[in-house]
Amino acid sequence: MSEQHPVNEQSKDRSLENYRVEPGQKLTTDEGHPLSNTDDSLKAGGRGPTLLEDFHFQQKLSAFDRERIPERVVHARGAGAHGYFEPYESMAEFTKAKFLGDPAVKTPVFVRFSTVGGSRGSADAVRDVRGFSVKFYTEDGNYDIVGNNIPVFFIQDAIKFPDIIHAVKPEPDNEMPQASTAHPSFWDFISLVPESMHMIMWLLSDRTLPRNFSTMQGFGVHTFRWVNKEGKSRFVKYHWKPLAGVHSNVFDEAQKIAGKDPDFQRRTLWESIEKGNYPEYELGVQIVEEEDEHKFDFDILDSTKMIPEELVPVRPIGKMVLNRNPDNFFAETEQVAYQPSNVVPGIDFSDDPLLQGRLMSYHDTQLHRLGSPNFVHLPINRPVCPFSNNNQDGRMQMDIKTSRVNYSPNSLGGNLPAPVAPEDGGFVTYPERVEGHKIRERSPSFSDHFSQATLFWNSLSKGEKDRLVEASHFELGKVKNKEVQARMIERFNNVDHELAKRVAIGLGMPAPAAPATENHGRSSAALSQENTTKTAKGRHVAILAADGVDGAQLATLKHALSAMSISADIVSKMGGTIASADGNSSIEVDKTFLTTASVLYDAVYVPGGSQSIEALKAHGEALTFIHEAFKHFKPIAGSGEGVDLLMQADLKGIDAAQVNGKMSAQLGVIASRDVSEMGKFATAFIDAIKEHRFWTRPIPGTASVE
Ligand code: HDE
Repeated sequence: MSEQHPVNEQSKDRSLENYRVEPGQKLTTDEGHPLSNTDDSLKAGGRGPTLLEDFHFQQKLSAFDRERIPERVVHARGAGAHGYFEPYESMAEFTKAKFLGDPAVKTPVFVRFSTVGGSRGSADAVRDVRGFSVKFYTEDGNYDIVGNNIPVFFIQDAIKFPDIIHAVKPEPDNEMPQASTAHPSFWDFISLVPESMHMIMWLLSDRTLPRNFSTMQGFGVHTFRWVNKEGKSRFVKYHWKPLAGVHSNVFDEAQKIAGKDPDFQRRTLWESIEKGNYPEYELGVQIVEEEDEHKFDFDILDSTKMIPEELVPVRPIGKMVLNRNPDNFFAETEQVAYQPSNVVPGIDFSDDPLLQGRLMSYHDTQLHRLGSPNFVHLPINRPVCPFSNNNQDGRMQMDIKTSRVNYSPNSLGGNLPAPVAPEDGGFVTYPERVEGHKIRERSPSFSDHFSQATLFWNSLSKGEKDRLVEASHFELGKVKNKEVQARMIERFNNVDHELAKRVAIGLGMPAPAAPATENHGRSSAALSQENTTKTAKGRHVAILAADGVDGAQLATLKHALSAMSISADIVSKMGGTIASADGNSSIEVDKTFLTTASVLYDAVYVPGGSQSIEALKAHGEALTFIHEAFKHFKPIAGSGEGVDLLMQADLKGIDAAQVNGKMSAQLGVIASRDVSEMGKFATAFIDAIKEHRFWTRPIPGTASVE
């Protein structure tokens, strides 16, 4: 079926093929003049001035001078990948969108993940919301879901967007701080805009520290509309769920990653695709019948609210697989232009005032950023279906339209291109009935700013709550203005009294005497990351070793890891190779303690071999590596003499006596001196890796201010 279908998984790749350019055999100017020298400019004598007639110099320099285009005003830092989307079953009952109607059709996609606040060159791992943009190249044109990894937003009306972004971006006098919300102007704004409180709870939670792009959810945020063939409309919300589970860094770790490898998330995305370990996400929808629009105690047009999954379950409808890296960052990832207004027949908008504003802003920003309405001609933005209209000219027009007719209606050109009748698939806006007075006002149904913030707080585990409180101490601790801090404590008191007290204690501020509102006590399991899928696939393990490592233990473990699609690096003091204890193998070192760090791995393993362990013990970095992994709640394993190194690291809460017996697994530390059952040991380690983190470890944190 898909072979005959006008669009299949390869359609976009094939369309890009027309534009790919290999390095040529001969060096030429852009106009093809062969060049004999590109290293010396044309001068009047060896020491004389450069001559104006040096056309090659002029072209080379002026092309270079114009290499940069304006970075995106938000979401400037991003990484992209190609892939495909396939529906599990036909959604034709709900929408006439063709790409959702046939499970045999794989629709090509291009995805861009991003941070929001930082500049194009900022670090990946910072505390920030992540963008999650998907362009589906369908047979009816491009469909863009331009979402985030958080299901709600700071503000209710798009007219406030410049304000929130001015507040979040570096302050205008000194352009500080970069890629951080921890500064006075952001919290000043937030403290004055109570509708932001729900999003703030998410912002302070682990959600803004995703471990990787492959371990975060995505959300369409707004309520959209699906319309079926009969013209029946329903409301929908989009959810992307990563098959690798939803996992985050801890803040200390994120800060270190930002320095050790500012490209960490971009690199991991790239490398996992190169390794064939493709990030996968399930697309789910919450469908609300038109007649149920008003049955909730919030307004579904209000983007500061989500629909709890307990009220409307998320129905999985398909899967997206990211399986190809771009060929060229600028041509694809930088020039891709997402627009929430890109919809296909069968999909329409709701009246959410935030969405309505976005329908204008994205097109406008692409005109500015890419410089011409012809940005749609760029290879990455071109649809895979034919496109034709009477738009003409403009900067960088790429098509040579051969007709003398460029207006409609016309008789000289056979009235082409001809409008497509609705019954033949032409887009028709859903004929929603609207009436009202022209007013600058917000609907009273948008006025409850705290109930869902409380729902979020109630749904978190103890550890998640501790880390949220700690994040508030960091963020507000950077705000020296007491009035702003006090206003924020009041806001937290609207969410939960205990929370407000804990925030206040950490700031050294007076705690509110009584709750502003009683906590409603409701919670939603889907909001805690601890209830996520557990899988070890795609994780990255550091194996600490030196000369004299036990080659058999190492080989068994590596084999077991790779069978589960877990990759591993040998980390040692020096580069090159290390010799196994029996002298039979020479093992390649992947990274040294200098070129990598514990924060870049998901777990650590120390194989035995007394000489190797003695060398690692003498080397401070190996102990730091283990300490840090422990502090960041990561699985740690040691076999044979490897256990001695773990013991020297004196891991809090681990009972040494127990570890010295047969295999023990406490708080994610797997230790076995007995190496006769390496298979069992490997399974226990892999089970620990599935957990991702062991949050119950006694790591000193905000517990002290409870
Ligand atoms: Fe955006 N946003 N946004 N935004 N946004 C942009 O468009 C805007 C909002 C989101 O990977 C800009 O192409 C307004 C919500 C993502 O290329 C700009 C409002 C959500 C990306 C813009 C919002 C998003 C952007 C800057 C208030 C989640 C990156 C560059 C109504 C649902 C797209 C660009 C990419 C980018 C405007 C709010 C997600 C200026 C006016 C809510 C993922 O047009």
